[in-house]
Amino acid sequence: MKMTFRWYGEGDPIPLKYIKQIPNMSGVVTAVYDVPVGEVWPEEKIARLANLCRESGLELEVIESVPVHEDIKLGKPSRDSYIDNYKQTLRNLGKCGIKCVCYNFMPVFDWLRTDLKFVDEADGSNSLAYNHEQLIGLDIKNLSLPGWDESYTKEELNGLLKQYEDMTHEELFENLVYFLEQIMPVCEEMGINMAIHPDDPPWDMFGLPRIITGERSYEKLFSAVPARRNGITFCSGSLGADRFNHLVRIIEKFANRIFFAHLRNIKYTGAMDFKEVAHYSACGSLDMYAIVKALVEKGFDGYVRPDHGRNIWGEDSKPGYGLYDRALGAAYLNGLFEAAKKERGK
Ligand code: DNO
Repeated sequence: MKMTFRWYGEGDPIPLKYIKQIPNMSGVVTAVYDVPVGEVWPEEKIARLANLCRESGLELEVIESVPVHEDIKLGKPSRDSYIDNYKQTLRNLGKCGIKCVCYNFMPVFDWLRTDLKFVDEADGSNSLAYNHEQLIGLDIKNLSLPGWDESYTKEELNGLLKQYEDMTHEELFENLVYFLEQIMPVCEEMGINMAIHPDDPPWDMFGLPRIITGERSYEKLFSAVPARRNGITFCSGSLGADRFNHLVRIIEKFANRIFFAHLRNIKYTGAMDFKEVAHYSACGSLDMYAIVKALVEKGFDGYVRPDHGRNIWGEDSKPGYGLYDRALGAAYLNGLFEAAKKERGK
C-alpha cells in the first residue's frame, strides 16, 4: 500500500514539508480547486500541483475529487458535453502522472453532518458528528448546514432539488452507468483507475436517492460496468455508518476493485447517529485491525489515507482535515499494516 494524506492545495495551512515528515508518507491526494465543476482542468494547473509535491519529496498520483456535474447525474441532454470535458480532464491528469481518481455520485450534497465541533467531554477534543433526527428536522428550502460549502445560492439549490424531485434510484444508477461507460476507454488509455466514494452517510437524504451505500450497490455496479478500471474508494467511516454493512466482507468480496482506502473510525451514538473519533479501534465502533488485516490478506496494493481527524492540541482546522490527529491516524495505520503483513508472512 501507499500511505497518502489529503492536502487542499496552496490554500491549505498545512505545509507539504510537514506532511512529508509523517513516517511512511508517499504522497498527497489533492485537486484543482479553482476550476468550476464541469469545466476542463488545464494541464498546467495539474502539473503545477504535481511539481509542488515533487519538490517536497511527495508523489501526486491520486486526485480527490474530480466532481461530476449535476447534469450528468440528472441525465440531462447537456451531459454529453460535460462528459467530454471530464474525459479531457482525465487525459490531462494522466499526462501528469495521475493513477487514481476518487469521485462520488451523490445528488446535490457531498458528505453531511449535523455538528462540526462535537466536543468530547472526556478530553476536550472536538470532531464531526451526525444526528439523524436533527437532519430530517432541517428546513431544506432554507438550508444552512454545517460544512455545507454554500457553492449554490438558495435559488440554485431549490432549482436543483426540484429537478431531482421524481428521480428514482434506478434512474440515478443508469446515469452513473452511462457516465462510466463513456469514460472507461479514456481511463484505460491513460492508465487511470476510477474509485467511486460511497455516499456519506450511506442512506437517502432529503428525499434524494443515494445509490452507493454498501455491498449490494457494488454487486450491481460491477455487473453493470465490469471494466477493470471501474473501482471503489473503500471508506470505512462512510460505509461503517450503516451498522449493517459488513466491512470485512465488502473488502473480501471486492478487493480487486479497491483502488483507494479512506480509513477512519466512528462511534455509534444511536440507530443512525454517530460521532467521529480517533482512528484507534477501541475509541470507536469499528475494528480497524480487522479492516486492515482483510486488506492485507487480499494483497491490497492501492492507496490509503487516514481520514477525518479530530481537533486536538489546540488546532482549529478545516472540518476533519487538521494535521495532528490525521498524522496520529497515519502512524497508527502504518502500525496496523506492518503487524498484519508480518502476521501474514509467518
Ligand atoms: C469527505 C470526503 C468526501 C470525498 C468525496 C469524494 O471528507 O471523504 O468529500 O472527498 O465524496 O468525491
